Amino acid sequence: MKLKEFQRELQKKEIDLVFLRHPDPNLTYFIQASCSYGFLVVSRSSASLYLTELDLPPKVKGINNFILKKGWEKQVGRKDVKKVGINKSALPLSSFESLKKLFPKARFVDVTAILTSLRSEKTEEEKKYLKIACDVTSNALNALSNNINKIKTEQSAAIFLESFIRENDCSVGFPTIAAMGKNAAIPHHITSSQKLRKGFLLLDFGACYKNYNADMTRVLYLGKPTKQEKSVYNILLDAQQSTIEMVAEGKEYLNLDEFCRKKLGKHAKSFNHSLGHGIGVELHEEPFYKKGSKISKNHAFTIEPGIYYPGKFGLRIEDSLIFDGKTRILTKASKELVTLNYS
Ligand SMILES: [Mn+2]
Repeated sequence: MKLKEFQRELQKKEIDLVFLRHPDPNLTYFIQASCSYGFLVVSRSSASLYLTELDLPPKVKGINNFILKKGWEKQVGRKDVKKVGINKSALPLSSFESLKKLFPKARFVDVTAILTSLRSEKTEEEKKYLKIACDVTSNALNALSNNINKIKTEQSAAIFLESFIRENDCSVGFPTIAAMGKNAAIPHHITSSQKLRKGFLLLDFGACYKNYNADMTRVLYLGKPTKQEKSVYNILLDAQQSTIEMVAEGKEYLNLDEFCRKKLGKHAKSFNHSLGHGIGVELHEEPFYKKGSKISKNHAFTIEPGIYYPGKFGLRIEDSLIFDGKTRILTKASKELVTLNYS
C-alpha cells in the first residue's frame, strides 16, 4: 500500500531510509501480510523485506524479499547514511541500539506522522477488506441470535462468534467482549464463565480480513425488557444514529463527540470513554478523536457511545464506518433492540 507515496515523502524530507521491525503495524501495512519476525528497509528508490525461512514471503510490487540470516547486519549497515526514519512507538530500544551501530553517522527521526497520515486515508482495496470484515462480523451476530438458546455463558457466546468468524475466512481481530447484565458496566469487561440470564447482553467483537479490522458492538436483550430498559436503550440508539448523521467532510471529530454527549443528556456523565477511533491494520489507529483531527475522505472509523451504570448495567452501540463523501455504515447488523426468548 502506498509505498511510492511514502518514498516520495522520504525524498522530500531527505530521509535516506526507514527501518520498520516486526511487530510494527506499518510493516503489515506495506507488505499486506503478517509475519512472525522480520523487518523492512525502505529507501527512496527501493524496499527490502527480510524474513526468516519460517514465513512465506509475500509478493509485493516494489519490495524485494531476502532471507533473514546471520550476518544480515553487513547487508543492511551503511556508513554513508545520514538520516534514518524509525517508528518510535513500535521500535524496541534494543533494536534502536543496534541500528545506531549499523548507521554510525545517521541522525534518527520519527516517521510516525508521515505513516499515520498515509494510512488514515484508505485505498479502494483497503475499503473492500474492511467491508468484508464488517459483513462477516454482522453475520456472526445474526447467527448467534438464531442460536441463543444453545449458548449458556459469556465464554460460549464469545466462542460461537469467534468460530463463525474463523469459518468465514477471517481471523479474530481482538478478544471478544461478551458481558451479561452488570458486567457490561465495565466497558472492557473480560469475558467470563458468567451464565447468561434475563437482561442486556453486550457483545463487542470484530473479524479481521487480510489484516483489516472490523469493530462492532451490539446489545441483545434476553427475555422481555421493562419500559425503562427499553427507554434507556433507545436514548443511546438515538444519540448514536443522530451522531452518525452529523458526519461530514472537514468536521472535527471532537464536534461529533460533543454532539453525542449532548444527546445523551443526563446519561452523558456515565459515558467514560472516547466516541471512537480509526480502524485499519490496527484496531485502534488514526484518526483519533482528538483536538484538530478532522473527518476527511476515505477515513474509516467507529462511532460507539455507551451508557454505564456500575453494579447495574452497561450499554454500547458501535458501528464501523467509512466516509467517502457519503457516510457508509459497514456493520449492518440491526441496532433496534433485539429481544430474544431465552430459557
Ligand atoms: Mn471500538
